[in-house]
Amino acid sequence: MSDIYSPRPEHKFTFGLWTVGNTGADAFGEAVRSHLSAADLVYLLGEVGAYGVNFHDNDLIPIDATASERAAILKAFKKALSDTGLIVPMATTNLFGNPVFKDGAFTSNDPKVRAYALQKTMHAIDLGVELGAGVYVFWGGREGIETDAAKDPVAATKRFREALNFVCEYAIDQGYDLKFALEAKPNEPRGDLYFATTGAYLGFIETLDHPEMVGVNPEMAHEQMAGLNFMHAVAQAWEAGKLFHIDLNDQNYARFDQDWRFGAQNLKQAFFLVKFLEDVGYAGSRHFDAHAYRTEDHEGVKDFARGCMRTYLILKEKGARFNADPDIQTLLAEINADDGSVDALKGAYSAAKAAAIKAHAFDREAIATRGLQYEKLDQLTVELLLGVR
Ligand code: GLT
Ligand code: MN
Ligand code: MN
Repeated sequence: MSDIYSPRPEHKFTFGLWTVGNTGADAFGEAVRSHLSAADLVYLLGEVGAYGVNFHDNDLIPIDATASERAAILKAFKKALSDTGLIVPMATTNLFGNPVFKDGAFTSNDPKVRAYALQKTMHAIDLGVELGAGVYVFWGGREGIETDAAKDPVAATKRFREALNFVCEYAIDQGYDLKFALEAKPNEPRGDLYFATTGAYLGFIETLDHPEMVGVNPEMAHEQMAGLNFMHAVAQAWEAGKLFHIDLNDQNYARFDQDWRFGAQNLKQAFFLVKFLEDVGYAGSRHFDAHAYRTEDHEGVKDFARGCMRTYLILKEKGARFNADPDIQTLLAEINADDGSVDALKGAYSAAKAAAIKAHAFDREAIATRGLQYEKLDQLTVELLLGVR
């Protein structure tokens, strides 16, 4: 049965093969769900109403596949895409799973590893573009350290820059219409990862040869692991024109990378995030980089995927309610009221304006004693979210 919270293609909900394909294996236990082929996962995503599917090179083609195995997998995958109507908006490289990357890929101390990482990435870019990807993600899962005795962080930064510049030139040379999106994480699987936050990447991007080709892919749980407000990271990326992609999920703060169903834990933060994306008109994929609880079978995986999308759409509707709620909007208008008395003091610097600001007589006490009514506003928000207004 479909209702207003049912996913439609225009919502741009996507999942990685590694998300619905997650078998539940963790550091302490074995797989609890059987492995499904890439084609089977596309049919599963078609059944739950997703719009797109993303992959790492080796989610689709195993690292040691023969040419004929590769051809058979690709044929089945392409058939599943055309049977379901799903598209591939994003692709990425697995530069973390194989032992060769145990000390990083682009930041490895070993030049052979760095060159191999470039080779693997160029092949993976070719594969992604062949299947239609317009965004290419880099998550540097092993780009970090356990001990700072081992690696020079300045050298690591320079190596990472050289690699990014290389792949940008490669994409230009091939005539690919491709953008790159960098995904930060503070730690796990390394003790510390370089470029720990989205903000760190936003600074780094401006040092590249082609900054216009490179943006970010912020992940909710990754900023939460660092104790940060995810929506603020997303807002800074958006304001800089760098929000090329987004990984939605959830988790408890200050824990390991839990990658839970969107909205499973921090509903109020999820609400402000969805409201932000919808209010500004973010037009990219809403990618759920999460997986089902380890307790689930394949039906539970579908429940997980449906839940991510449904919660997003419920929160989107709550955002529209917030924007239309007369009490909330009246309060916001009062909070933001401006009597125009300091209009002459606003705006860009001029020597005259600096002098006028220095000379102005501010009634500091009157300004400071005004109550801002944020308690009332927040309670109205909570009541709206709890469904009583
Ligand atoms: C891995 C990681 C994710 C990244 C994926 C892309 S792989 O699952 O935990 O956050 O987005 O490389
Ligand atoms: Mn994660
Ligand atoms: Mn992610």
